[in-house]
Amino acid sequence: LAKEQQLVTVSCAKVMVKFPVSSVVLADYMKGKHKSLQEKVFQYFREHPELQTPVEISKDEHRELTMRQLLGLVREAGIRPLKYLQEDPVQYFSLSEAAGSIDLSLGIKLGVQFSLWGGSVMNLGTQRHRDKYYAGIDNLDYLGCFAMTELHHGSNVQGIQTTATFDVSTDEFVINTPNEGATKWWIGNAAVHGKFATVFARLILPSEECNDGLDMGIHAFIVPIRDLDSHEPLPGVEIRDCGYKVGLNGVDNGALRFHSVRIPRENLLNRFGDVSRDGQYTSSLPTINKRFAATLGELVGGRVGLAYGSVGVLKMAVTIAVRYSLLRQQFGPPKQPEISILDYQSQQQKLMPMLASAYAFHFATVYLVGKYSDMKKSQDEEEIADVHALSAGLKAYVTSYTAKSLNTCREACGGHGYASVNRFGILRNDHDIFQTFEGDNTVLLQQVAGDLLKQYKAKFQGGTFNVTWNYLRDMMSTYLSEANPVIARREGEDHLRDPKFQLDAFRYRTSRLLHSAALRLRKHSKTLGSFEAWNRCLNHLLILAESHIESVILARFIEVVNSCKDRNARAVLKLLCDLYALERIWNDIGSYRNVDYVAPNKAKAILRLTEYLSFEVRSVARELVDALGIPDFVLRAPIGMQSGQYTEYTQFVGF
Ligand code: HXD
Repeated sequence: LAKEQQLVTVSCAKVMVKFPVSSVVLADYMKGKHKSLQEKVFQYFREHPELQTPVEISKDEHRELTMRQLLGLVREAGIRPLKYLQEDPVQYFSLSEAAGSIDLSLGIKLGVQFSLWGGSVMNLGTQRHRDKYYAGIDNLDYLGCFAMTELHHGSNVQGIQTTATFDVSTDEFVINTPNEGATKWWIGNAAVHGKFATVFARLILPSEECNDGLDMGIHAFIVPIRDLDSHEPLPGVEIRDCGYKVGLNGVDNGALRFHSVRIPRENLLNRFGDVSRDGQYTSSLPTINKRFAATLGELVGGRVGLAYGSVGVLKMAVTIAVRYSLLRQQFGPPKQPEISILDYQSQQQKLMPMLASAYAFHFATVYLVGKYSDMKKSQDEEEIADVHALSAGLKAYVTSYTAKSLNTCREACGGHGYASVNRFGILRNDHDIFQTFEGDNTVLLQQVAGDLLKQYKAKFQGGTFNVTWNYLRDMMSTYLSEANPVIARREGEDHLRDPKFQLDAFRYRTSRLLHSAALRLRKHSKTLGSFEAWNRCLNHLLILAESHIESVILARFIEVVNSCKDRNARAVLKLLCDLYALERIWNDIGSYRNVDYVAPNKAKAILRLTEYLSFEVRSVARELVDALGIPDFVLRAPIGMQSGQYTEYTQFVGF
């Protein structure tokens, strides 16, 4: 009750400074060593206003501008994406976030060129490929594509139908698109700029037993698609344009069909499987499935980048929405000045947990990028599996959250949020596909669920959990022990803000979902078979995966709070962390209530405290968005400028 009174009495007043936090200290803590490279990118664009993407731009102009932006970064600003990707991935991802803040089309074009095309050559090929292609990829002479997806097969990569048949008489592979459905589709860089493509195809070897040859499974091949000098499509390569998209129109997605295109044998990216001059297949990996997993496993960098980049978008959106909500005054007590819309509880509820989430996701994806970087060095199998599941889960969870938040921000900023110049529409359209490409979110969450179940099963057979999953080790004994009726009723602020209570609650939920999913799957498999049983439990499995990812994010956030040395910054981070945790618990309060993990009085206390913490975060909202560190000329939304002035807005729309 005391809290409620406090809320009522101060809700309209100027808020007291309870958290004297410096946004500079906070920004430093957030960015760490990423800062200088991002500043270099920003500096380049600050000096080149002609490279700024305008709000109104045609598809063709946008494609050319994005290309010029990328060329400028690499050839004028001296940015070396491929070098960073190979030698210091942490730098690479921070570069990609900065490029994406300039224009998401630029971030994705950069990703296609370096993560996908460059990454496939470097990681799936061997030294001869690196020797031949590194310089051209690095300096953008060799612009390239990543041709995996087909018209009829996206997520089901094993179903793709393009073939690469070895012709022993000429020592070549013959690349073929056997039917319309096997046309490579959505291929970035294909419609206009690409010279090469990494083409994923079934490797077919001639065989005496079988007329159609032996299908060795999916392999990757370097296929030149345009002449290096004339830029004309090469013989047998048919290129079409995928046309105008909902967003990301600066990226030239195209379709590719191959009509018996011949490439030398050495163009097979042969790290995981090779073909000798006389047509013999060799591989260090014993089965098609293992080779396939190893091949796709090398591509996890794309997901890591998308998770990280999506947080960048969330930061921009929440910055604009918070600044506008501080600026905009609307209604107020009788005969008194109007109040900021951020002083309304409803606006706080929309934006403050989102601000807390932006911080939570920032730390979680920084952690992921660090793990990815370590994994690249160690090549440790356990670490590889861990990064794989974590990147799938974070990519899915964060991009879905950001996509929803972009809508919420637009709505929270009323009519002005609808002006294109204020960015929400552009960001929403550009970011929307993050939920689908590089692994559809619904498919990725199933991989996380599958991984959890695998480890759960292994546990009963005496196995151990991966590092990130470690908490599940204690699951049976701690989290699933009967919900404690005394704890279920505890509602004091100290208790609700105790990280132990919060983590226990998250982990209890995950453990329960995991345990019950395993039981249900076992039961249904007996009658339906495993495929149908999985489908019968699908929604349950998706929630399980999300719940697990939420736990991982919270655990990371708690660690970050504890290791922050600056007392004021730590207090604010703790506030954000508590808000993140309690809002998530409240979002699924029904599940906690159903099993009496939380009694009615406690549920109510969680809601009240969530509202109160949102109110407290509001008092430092300006500092918190400033600390996200996005310069005005990058943000470019007149309603979201750091100065908090409207004036520029009217100029922008031509008054
Ligand atoms: C971020 C890298 C550093 C991620 C790039 C992912 C781009 C995916 C696009 C792809 O699915 C379709 C295309 O354009 O080739």
